[in-house]
Amino acid sequence: MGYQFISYKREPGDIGTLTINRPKVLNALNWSTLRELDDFLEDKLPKENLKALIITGEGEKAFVVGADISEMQEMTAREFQEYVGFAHRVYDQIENDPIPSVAAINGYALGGGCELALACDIRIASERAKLGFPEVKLGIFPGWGGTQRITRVLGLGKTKELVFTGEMIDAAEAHRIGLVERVVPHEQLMSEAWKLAGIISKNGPYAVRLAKTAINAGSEMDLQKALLLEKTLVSLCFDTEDRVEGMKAFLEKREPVFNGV
Ligand code: CO8
Repeated sequence: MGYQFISYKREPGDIGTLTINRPKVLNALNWSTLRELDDFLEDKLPKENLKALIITGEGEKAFVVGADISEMQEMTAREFQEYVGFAHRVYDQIENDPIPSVAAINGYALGGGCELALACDIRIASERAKLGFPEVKLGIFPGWGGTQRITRVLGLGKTKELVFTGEMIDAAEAHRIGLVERVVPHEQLMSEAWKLAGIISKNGPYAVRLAKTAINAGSEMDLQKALLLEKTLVSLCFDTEDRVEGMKAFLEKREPVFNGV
């Protein structure tokens, strides 16, 4: 696709794998990488029949170690503001796209890298992964959605502990506190991520996408409005061929064949 810092592969089973590819600097996100991500997610990602998107980092050591510090330190305050806003836009695209996303965390996920994982729906980590928000050690704080997305996942106390200390935690601790959903042996990370995405991809795709919207949007509303949204969206599912097929297949004791309509 002509990108320098990202690559994409369509896997069997209607799953896509998007890889951040700057292993020499542990996949730090510079402007160019963010622009490539934006272009890819906005325009080039072939979404037809895509059932799940896995995001990972190239190499054995890192998922993404955050913003590119050498590039960031040269910025003016105005450039920095643009940089932050642009990253917000990229991460919002991942979070708001109805296609479910899985972060396969193959090593360090720090600062903006951990924030990228948090923009994904589900996080699966290698047992070698290390996660954290070291920004305060640089005189800034997590600003690519971090302070807001971590709080929504971990609550106020744990968020403040991680953000104020800037300390890294290992995969087991990340799992214990709910920062990642699964931890697997390093060598099995991608096969486990594909397996998880494969399970999702066998389900009714329209239902999965609407469920993502209901969960994400509903979590920002008061309960009564969220329940109304849920009722509206789940009722849309009822009018689909997939719903007819899913229920029929159950009663006929066979696997359903979903077409996403
Ligand atoms: N940016 C640029 N280069 C990096 C980064 C980075 N974030 N992290 C590592 N590198 C480079 C190193 O400089 C080194 O390059 P070189 O070989 O040319 O010296 C190479 O990657 C390998 O790194 P190390 O030699 O340091 O590898 P180690 O195994 O010794 O250490 C660590 C690995 C622990 C991950 C270490 O590299 C490290 O601490 N990195 C910095 C991590 C960090 O602070 N991340 C947060 C960045 S700030 C951020 O993400 C903010 C996002 C929001 C910004 C906007 C709102 C505020």
